[in-house]
Amino acid sequence: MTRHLLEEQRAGRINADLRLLIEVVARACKSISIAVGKGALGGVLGDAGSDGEASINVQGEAQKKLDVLSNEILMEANAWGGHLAGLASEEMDHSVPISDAQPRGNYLLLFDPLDGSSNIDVNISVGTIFSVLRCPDGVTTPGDEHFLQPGTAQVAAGYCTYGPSTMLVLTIGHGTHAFTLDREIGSFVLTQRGMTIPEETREFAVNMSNQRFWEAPMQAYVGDLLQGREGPRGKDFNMRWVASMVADVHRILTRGGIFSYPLDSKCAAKGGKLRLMYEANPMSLLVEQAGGAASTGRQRMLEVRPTGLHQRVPVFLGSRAEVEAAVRYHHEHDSQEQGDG
Ligand code: FBP
Repeated sequence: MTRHLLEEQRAGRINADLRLLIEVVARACKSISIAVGKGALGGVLGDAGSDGEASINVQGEAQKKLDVLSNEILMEANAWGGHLAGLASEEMDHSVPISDAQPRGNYLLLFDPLDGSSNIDVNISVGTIFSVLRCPDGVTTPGDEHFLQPGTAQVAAGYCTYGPSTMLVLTIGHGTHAFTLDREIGSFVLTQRGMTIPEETREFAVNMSNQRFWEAPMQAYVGDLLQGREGPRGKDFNMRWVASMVADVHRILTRGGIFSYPLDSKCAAKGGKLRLMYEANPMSLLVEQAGGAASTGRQRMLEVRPTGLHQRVPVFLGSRAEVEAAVRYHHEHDSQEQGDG
């Protein structure tokens, strides 16, 4: 990966500061991979908190020990590098400016330190997701408001998945590339240059147990998928759901598919389940750079104007033709509603 990024720099596609920032994040992911890999032997499984009191994060979720540890590893690794002006984490209420005791840089880093929390203790793939923005000119001590930039403003995005192998998937706006951690030499090695998502797919990923809570267009969309070749879609679809977004998206970047976490009556008040800044935006940039599409069901994800650091959104991403099909069901339903209105 070091050589790949250096070649990108020589080609003028990335500057030294952003290259070194990505190297720092990758190094932190190596440490997290070691901690996750130790599992029970490392005493890192189970809930954080003490005296039987769960530790609850800003999302209102009980934190896992590995959530807290991964967050600390990323905070510590990025505190002194000199590439950042501030950081924001899914696990922390507010963003944190780099202390003025440390050199500051021009970038803002956002991350979900450990995605797939429900799978941490059961040895299923989890991961770290990150997104990089520019710090607005003239701002030396950034606040939450300076992070509220649309996904199109990302200068880099990636995730590291901790599974059978540890892989870091990255884009700096020139394609999406995958690097596998060679544990013997301790380096990420380029193993897939220019990942490309097939236009069409027969594979969908959604938590079906939420079906009764879905909106009408989502009910219709999945209802037609499930009818297979006898139905209006004219082909059979298979389903996969790992419940770790990093693992589901990695499968889609590797062989296609559609991932969705739609709006449902359980999460409607929050605007959705998944977080725009830490999950939807970085994954959407990676998917678009691999030829796929990403939407809220009604709008291109990367054009959503953020209103809050922990904002949640409905998510549809993956094979372009299938995402467009899902969006069509929503648009047809909405225009009918307006027509009837
Ligand atoms: P966190 O684990 O970071 O909170 O992420 C949310 C997430 O676990 C996604 O990774 C995954 O796609 C989804 O929630 C699973 O949701 P559900 O538990 O409803 O299947």
